Amino acid sequence: MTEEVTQEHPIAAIATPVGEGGIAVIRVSGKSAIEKVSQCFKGKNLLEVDSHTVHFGKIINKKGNVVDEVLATVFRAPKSYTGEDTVEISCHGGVLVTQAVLETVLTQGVRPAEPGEFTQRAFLNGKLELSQAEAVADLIHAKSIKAVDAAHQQLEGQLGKHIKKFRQQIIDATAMVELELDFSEEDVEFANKDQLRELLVEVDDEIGSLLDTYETGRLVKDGVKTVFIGRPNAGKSTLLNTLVGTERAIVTDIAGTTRDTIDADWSYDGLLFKLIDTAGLRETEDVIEAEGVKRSQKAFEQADIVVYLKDLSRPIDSDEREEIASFQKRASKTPFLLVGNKLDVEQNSQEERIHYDLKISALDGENIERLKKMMKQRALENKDYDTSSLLVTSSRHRDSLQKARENVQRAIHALDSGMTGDLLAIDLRAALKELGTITGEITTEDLLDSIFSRFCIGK
Ligand SMILES: Nc1nc2c(ncn2[C@@H]2O[C@H](COP(=O)(O)OP(=O)(O)OP(=O)(O)O)[C@@H](O)[C@H]2O)c(=O)[nH]1
Ligand SMILES: [Mg+2]
Repeated sequence: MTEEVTQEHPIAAIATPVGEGGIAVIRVSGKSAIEKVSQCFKGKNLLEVDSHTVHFGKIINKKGNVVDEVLATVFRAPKSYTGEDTVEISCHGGVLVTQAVLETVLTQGVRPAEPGEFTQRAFLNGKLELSQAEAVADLIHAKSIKAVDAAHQQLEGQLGKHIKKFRQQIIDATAMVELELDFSEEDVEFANKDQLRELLVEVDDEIGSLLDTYETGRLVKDGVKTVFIGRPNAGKSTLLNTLVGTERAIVTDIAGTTRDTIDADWSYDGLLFKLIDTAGLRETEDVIEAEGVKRSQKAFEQADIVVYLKDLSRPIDSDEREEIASFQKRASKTPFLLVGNKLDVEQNSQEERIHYDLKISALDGENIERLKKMMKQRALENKDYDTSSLLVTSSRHRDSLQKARENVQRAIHALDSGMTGDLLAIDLRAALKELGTITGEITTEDLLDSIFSRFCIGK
């Protein structure tokens, strides 16, 4: 690592959320961070204190006034989050006080940090791999316990370990190919063709297994988009309200009450569901309602699971029968639950000859617990992973893994069709490059910008 990269211009930002609280933390990092803070800190000389020690003192502005009483924690490079000299100033957690402390630090020739700049420096200084840096953002944005678990796995470097293993296997394979290249003048066949093939097939399988976790990983990280669909008055809004425990959506006995889609976040058993209530499906002359029905259909297309509610107090008509059949037909693409509602006032549903996954009463809560379980099972298609499983949660990682795998498969194909070693080597090098972008051995400025701009300021 070069001197220039490890010791950057000092930056500062408020690291805690803006608002009133007991304490707020201002983080300052960079080459002369300790010196800059010490210039506006009255207390012990921070330049002389040991690393990882905390000191009481006062922040004094240029006019000589006390801005706040604070605690300054000093971390010396390279043993800090960023790998640079860092001071964390804990001040009183008022919005104005915190801002004033930050501004005082900035007057010492420190510049405000960009979003994610501390973590970016940690990455550039080799404290974190790129996938670990991304996990920091995932952890901060996590909206469910399962998402926290998945981010922790990645932050601990589990994904990086797998990628390193794949890279080593491919490097070994490349070495075998290159050995053959050296002898190619003499027209030697691959002495170890079977061994090489075995190795490549193994990598292909292992990348495949990791890729298989993405579908679950995505749902765990982003939440399960669950769309309630059905005829007007079936009780979709009532069900949404029952699940989230508040009167989120308006409920009336007038058919066509919900005009627009309504979203609500709801967690169950550590998993986040993004519930979407829709306008009841029907032909309508009403322009607003018709637009609502269009939006229902659009919501359906983006759904991870669909819950179709059928009102059990009314007889089914042929249109609704067709509608249900068409949803069932697409169930292999979008998991689907057919739920009968208003079990408390059910009318002869046996005669309908319809197989319901479950019958509930959204109004009085009957069978709601069973519905919750079923929603989770259907969403994860019974592939529940425990907290220690590594899940691929990012589409960026998924794309790179997929491309790496395609290159490995191309190499296997090249080997099988007797192509020369130099062609194989091209595929293997391309696979290595793709894997390198996940952990950050290979990066571009655009890639780093797009990753770190997702961070909050101060992280
Ligand atoms: N008896 C009974 N009534 C219910 C039940 N669930 C909902 N209702 C009633 O059915 C009526 C319609 O409920 P909503 O939740 O507004 O129905 P919706 O499907 O959202 O209707 P739209 O928004 O018009 O598409 C209301 O009067 C509810 O109180 C239930 O389980 N049992
Ligand atoms: Mg409604």
